[in-house]
Amino acid sequence: MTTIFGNPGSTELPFFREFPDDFRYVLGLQESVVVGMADGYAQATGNAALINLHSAAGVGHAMGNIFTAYRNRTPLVITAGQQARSILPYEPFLFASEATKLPEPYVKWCNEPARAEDVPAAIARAYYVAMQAPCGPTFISIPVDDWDRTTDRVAKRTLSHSLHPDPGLVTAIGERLDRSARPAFVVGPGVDRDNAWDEVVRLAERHQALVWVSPMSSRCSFPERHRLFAGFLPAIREQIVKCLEGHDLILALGAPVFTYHIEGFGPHVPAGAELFQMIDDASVAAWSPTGTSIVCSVRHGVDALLTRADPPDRPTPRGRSAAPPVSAGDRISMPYLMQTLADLRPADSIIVEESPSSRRTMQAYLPIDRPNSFFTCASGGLGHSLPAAVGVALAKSATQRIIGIFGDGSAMYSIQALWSAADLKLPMTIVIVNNGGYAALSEFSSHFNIKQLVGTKLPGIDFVGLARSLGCTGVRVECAPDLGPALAAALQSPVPCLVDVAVA
Ligand SMILES: Cc1ncc(C[n+]2csc(CCOP(=O)(O)OP(=O)(O)O)c2C)c(N)n1
Repeated sequence: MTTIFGNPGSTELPFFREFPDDFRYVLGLQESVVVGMADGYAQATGNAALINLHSAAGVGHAMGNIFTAYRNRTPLVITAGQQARSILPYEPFLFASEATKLPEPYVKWCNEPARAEDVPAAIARAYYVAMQAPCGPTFISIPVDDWDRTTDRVAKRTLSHSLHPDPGLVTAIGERLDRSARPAFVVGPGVDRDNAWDEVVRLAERHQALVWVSPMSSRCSFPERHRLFAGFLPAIREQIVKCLEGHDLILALGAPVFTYHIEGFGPHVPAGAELFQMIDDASVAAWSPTGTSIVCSVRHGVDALLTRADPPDRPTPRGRSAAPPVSAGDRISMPYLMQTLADLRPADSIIVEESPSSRRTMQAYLPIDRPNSFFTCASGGLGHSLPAAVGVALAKSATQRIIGIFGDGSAMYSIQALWSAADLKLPMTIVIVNNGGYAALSEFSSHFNIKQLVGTKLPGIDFVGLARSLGCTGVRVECAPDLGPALAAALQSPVPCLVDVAVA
């Protein structure tokens, strides 16, 4: 870890003394931006990212995105400054009274070492824990005077993280899959995280299994134009059962069973269907309400299933049909925006999204068909994906175009990330889906039978002005004929370029 994402204060300054030449410091102007950028960077590089925050106040600002990193299973090593040990009894300015308790529920391990001499080993341990499956954030509180103490060097070590499946259970699933009349797979973010994309495609093709995406998946784990791709499961129990009806076997790969958004009742899977789950997260496996779970890396689990002989022939089921093309019209409709982006974007571009009410339209009109090319937040906590896009761009923009798609509401939770994008001179394209409010909440209000919503309109935000003031370029588009040229130019921009799209 040689890139440090941070926002410094007095208790972190000694950290910069003799700052090594082979490290770089990436400044975020608010701590949720710092953690969001580190999350995107860690996911894009496949390695833990290092963070430095300012005492309790900085960790407090960061908590929303620490929660999201925990749900995203993103490996992060978060350090935070603490006041000097000798004045801790006197409740000094900018200290943290319960430094490790503050982030505790949403980090895998947290520690304030008892002695300065123990800090390096604690950072090493935090790294290994963050990288062990399921990955996640870890936290170390470091008193300010510790940086000036002499310690022993921490030995370089090798740790194996591979989780192999139980062979007996692989045989049981394999035999059951071979006997199944109509299998379905449910793929979650664990497939993409484990680089098991090609193996899952091969397994689905071999078994003629329809493939659904698990509710609220934060990554894309199956090519969305594949003939076996069935679509996206909603986060509602009854509707999931309906989607999966007719299947006698459901194999969930790298997916919780299931992530719900609203209360539901009745069975979790259709009557007569048997559920199997392969997941690297023992605690998620433990709360699955039904079926057989194998705790393993998805890659190893699927590899093991692929070593079996071919199953008997089955008829090919029909996946989802492509969405019908839409025409331009005058004002810009959401389908037209997504369709235009799909037409213009480079094939190997990466999408980072946080635009709640347009997600379904995006899923229909902007299919993703490559691994490691879609990121969103698993937690539902807004304010993650704009800085995460900057982190992904920091890792990948030398070879791939990063395109952010953010609702006007979502973008405002961590808009300072635009400054970091400009400061880092990242060639990226930021699309604001601007409907002037919190549309997702209006849609949701019918569920709770609320006629009139308050606090959901956001008129008058000048996104182009905001972008320019933070060092980016920007353009606003209000009519459909202007959309294509504006997006085409933004997709070529050598610096971060924001396109504020007024959608109908
Ligand atoms: C941190 C946080 N605060 C509040 C919410 C509740 N919330 C869910 S969707 C939404 C609206 C987001 O607005 P926008 O990004 O413009 O997307 P739209 O709903 O208009 O599609 C809000 C406020 C949340 N999910 N996370």
